[in-house]
Amino acid sequence: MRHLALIIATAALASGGCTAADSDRSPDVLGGDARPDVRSLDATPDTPPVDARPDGARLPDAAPRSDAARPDAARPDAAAPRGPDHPLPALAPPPAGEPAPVWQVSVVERFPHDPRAFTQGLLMVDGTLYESTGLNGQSSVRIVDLATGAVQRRRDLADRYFGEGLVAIDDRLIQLTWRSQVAFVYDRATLEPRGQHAYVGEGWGLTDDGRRLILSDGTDRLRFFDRETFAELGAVRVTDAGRAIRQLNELEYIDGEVLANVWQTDRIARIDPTTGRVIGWLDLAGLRPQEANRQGDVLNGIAWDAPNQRLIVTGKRWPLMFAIRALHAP
Ligand SMILES: [Ca+2]
Repeated sequence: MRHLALIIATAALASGGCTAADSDRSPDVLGGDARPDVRSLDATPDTPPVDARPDGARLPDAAPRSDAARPDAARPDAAAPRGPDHPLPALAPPPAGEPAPVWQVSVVERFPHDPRAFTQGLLMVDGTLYESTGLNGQSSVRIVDLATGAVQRRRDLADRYFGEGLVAIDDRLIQLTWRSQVAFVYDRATLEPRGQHAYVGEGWGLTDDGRRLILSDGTDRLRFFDRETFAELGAVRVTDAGRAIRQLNELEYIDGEVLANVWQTDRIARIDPTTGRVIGWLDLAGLRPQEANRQGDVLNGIAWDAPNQRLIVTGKRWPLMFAIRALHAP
């Protein structure tokens, strides 16, 4: 097992969560409404949502939906204590008005990752890795073997859709689309379509706190949705020392906090979803593989492997995934 300590400055975040590396990545090209490789975008989800994969053999149906079928324990009251040995030790909010501290991280383990996967959603349930990929014509939902990176099952979206955040609710997966304002529902075991939901606005990241879905849309908001109906329940604005943290991207709920990639940065925000305050940052600037040098190949994708207490991260078209841990309090 390789253990690579990343020496990262612990200075408090001063502006935007950006690093020197980001200044080289032409944010004017990627920013605002111009994500790369965007072709047709359509806000009327009136065509079949997905193209069936012809070689997709059907697996037995998943267990009926119930709390007992969710041993991933995403429920807040199921959280185990998080001591210093936890990959993400518990962290108190910083004093009022003070910016959240930046934590160093270390790499615990490396795993292969499909370098063609433009990762937009990542999560683990019961040891199985699920991934959503983006770009029009390349979007998919996948079941992936973490150890080998092999794509075990895959369903492609129609070219008009740009896949985004992904979450598991019992025996279903829900996948956002960037601007089509439709979320697709799949059988978690077979990836067979199980319906869809409409929502307003853009879809970026998606996670679940055991009671509600939590959605990011590229702004500084985390929006809350009903898990069954997709009705919008409210929102909270994310700030650090009063400064709005925008372009919140892929999300992961872990024991009472929300981890969020911040698009085009090498940082993950640890957010208290009840207040919107950033309580800490993880700086992953040292993780970007040399191969991930194309425009848009940014850090994105956070999964919590609850049974094994592993925090898995990757990036868009990165050849590697990493299990990481926060090293220590600054
Ligand atoms: Ca995630």
